[in-house]
Amino acid sequence: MNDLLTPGPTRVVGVLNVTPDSFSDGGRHTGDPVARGVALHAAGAALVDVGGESTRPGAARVDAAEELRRVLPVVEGLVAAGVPVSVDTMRAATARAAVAAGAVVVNDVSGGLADEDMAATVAGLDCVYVLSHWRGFSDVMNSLATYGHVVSEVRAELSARLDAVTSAGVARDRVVLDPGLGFAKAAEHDWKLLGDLDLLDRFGLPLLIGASRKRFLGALLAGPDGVVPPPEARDTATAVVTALAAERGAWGVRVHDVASSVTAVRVVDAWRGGRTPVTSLGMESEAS
Ligand code: PMM
Repeated sequence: MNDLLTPGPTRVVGVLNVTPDSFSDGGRHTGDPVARGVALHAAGAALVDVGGESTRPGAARVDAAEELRRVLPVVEGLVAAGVPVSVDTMRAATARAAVAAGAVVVNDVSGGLADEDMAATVAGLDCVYVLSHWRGFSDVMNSLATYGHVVSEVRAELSARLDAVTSAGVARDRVVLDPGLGFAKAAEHDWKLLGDLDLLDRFGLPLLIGASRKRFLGALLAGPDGVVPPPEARDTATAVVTALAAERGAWGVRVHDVASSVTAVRVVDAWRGGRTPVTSLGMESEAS
């Protein structure tokens, strides 16, 4: 995991949901998940994020044994193929088993709230921990999307979780923060968080953005007839979010369509590379 957090271009994290009911790929990829993960890596994903529990709004929980049964063989297969793996789980036991099998990132959308053993477990593992903003499980999260000032509340709640996990022994410099777009958030909240990403940056920790194919993009792209495009039709919008997040220095983006986000990151990098340093522009002489 050593070079995972070193400064560099925005990492593209490829989504590999091994669920029959995932929000945005409808479980279409359950056939050969290892091959699909290898393809995501070949397309430029720095990490492949393997999840066995749907977090689609309204989804019921999957039991722990079933989650492990779905996830572990895929983690093992990808690690054997040389693919860097992240495990998307809210369960400490699944995180422990996946890291033992070679996963290098524990991606916990609940920020340690869903399983009281998660923080202490991660503290004992050699891995990066993605800590997301979260308020409750999928069956109730939409009813928890109430905020006065969403950005300050998300910041405060992330800060409290960061304190909790570091108190449990997780090193701060192993934590990546995530605003948890769509988790207990309406579209307007997601946009406000993206618009004020700089405020989350003040933690001085890497940021991961998971906007890919989400409802707020569907709502944005709805036609005059109100018809919301299906998740796969939101990849261009997702890639634009990737570009904007990369321009603001996000550590990573979690996406389904890896190729378009890899392209977006490359464009941002080239654009930045074209900038002339202010000191070379003769600004002082112009001002005098
Ligand atoms: N979103 C989903 C699942 N896991 N992990 C992180 N860190 N951030 C996210 O925004 C996130 C996540 C839900 O999306 P999916 O059902 O399309 O995978």
